[in-house]
Amino acid sequence: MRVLVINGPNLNLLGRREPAVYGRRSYAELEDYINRCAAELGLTVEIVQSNHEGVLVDRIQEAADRFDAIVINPAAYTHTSVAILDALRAVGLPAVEVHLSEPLEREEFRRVSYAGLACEKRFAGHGFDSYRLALAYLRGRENADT
Ligand code: CA2
Repeated sequence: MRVLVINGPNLNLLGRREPAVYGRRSYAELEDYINRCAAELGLTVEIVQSNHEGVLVDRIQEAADRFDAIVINPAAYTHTSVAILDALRAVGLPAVEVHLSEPLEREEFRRVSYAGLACEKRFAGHGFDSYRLALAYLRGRENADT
């Protein structure tokens, strides 16, 4: 199973600011963690990060033929982007929404998730582990299908 992991704006700053919310580990460490989890689960992953909404939409569209599932942390675009929602719906791949923090326990404006409307599962508030839980969910889902 090939999984595209998509990370949205400012996640490249991980470890440099707001450690109380997002932890002290860097974005490179997040990538290493995701790659290790994928290897343990027997999944093939590609990880992309962009600060640009249109680039994220392009990556989702291109995933249609190359991947079997998407794990997405749209970051701030979670709460604003109908374009990302539409792209996820258009490709129709199984998608899982992840967040390092739990947006539902933060400011009111983080309570809406547009991308979440196109995702079949959500893991939030577990730090890096949210990504492992998402990959394990997709692995389990694949087993259930076969
Ligand atoms: O908890 C998450 O994963 C979020 O998707 C992170 C987004 C936030 O807008 C969402 O509501 C929840 C923000 C990512 C910004 O990451 C930073 C990392 C270090 C320093 C500053 C920002």
